[in-house]
Amino acid sequence: MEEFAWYLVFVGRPNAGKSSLICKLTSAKPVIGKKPGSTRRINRYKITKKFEVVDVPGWGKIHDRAKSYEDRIKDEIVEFFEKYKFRIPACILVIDAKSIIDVSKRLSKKGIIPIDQELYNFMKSNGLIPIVAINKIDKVAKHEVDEAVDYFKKLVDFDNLPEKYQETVITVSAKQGTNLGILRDLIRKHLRNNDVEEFERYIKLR
Ligand SMILES: Nc1nc2c(ncn2[C@@H]2O[C@H](COP(=O)(O)OP(=O)(O)O)[C@@H](O)[C@H]2O)c(=O)[nH]1
Ligand SMILES: [Mg+2]
Repeated sequence: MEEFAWYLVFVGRPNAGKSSLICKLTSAKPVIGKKPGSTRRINRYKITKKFEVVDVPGWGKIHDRAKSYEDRIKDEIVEFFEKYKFRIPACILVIDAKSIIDVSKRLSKKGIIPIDQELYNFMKSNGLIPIVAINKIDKVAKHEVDEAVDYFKKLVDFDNLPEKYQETVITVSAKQGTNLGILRDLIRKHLRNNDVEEFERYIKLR
């Protein structure tokens, strides 16, 4: 029988920096910087008997694969959240700041539903309050960091969300360590809010 464990979930499109953040904030040792999209399966890392880090690749366009493969990944992810949503005290949506800036420029074309927006709303629909880590801010100009935040907030109608969702969007650089202390504290707060504060000590900077 499957042992009961709590899941700290990192979700986001391939190459957003999930593995990098997991390495900086937990004792898990995922592979960093493989080719975008090469880690498409859900990966679990045991931290303690009762606490695991889960790396969820998100869904998105997979150029070198047939559409059916893409769909299967999406099904697997949807199934994971539906099955385990009550075991997820904190969920971090990792987004590449550069990709938001790019999408924001393309969005004049109607009909594009950005995947990160879809992921956010999907997690919300499962009763989770996603912590949004807009990563790689070292790669964009200062004014673009604010633009990325504003743009994302507009996409998910953030300002009209209930109070419990506020304070959950932060900008970070896994590479340079920027704001990782804030992200750590936010994750710890979510663990506390879900009465699993015994795992707080496993979330630290390294
Ligand atoms: N410049 C920059 N590169 C980053 C940052 N975080 C991750 N990367 C790089 O982005 C690539 C993908 O990172 P990874 O953590 O493997 O992303 P994942 O696919 O979401 O797990 C790697 O080459 C990382 O070194 C960051 O904050 N700034
Ligand atoms: Mg990865």
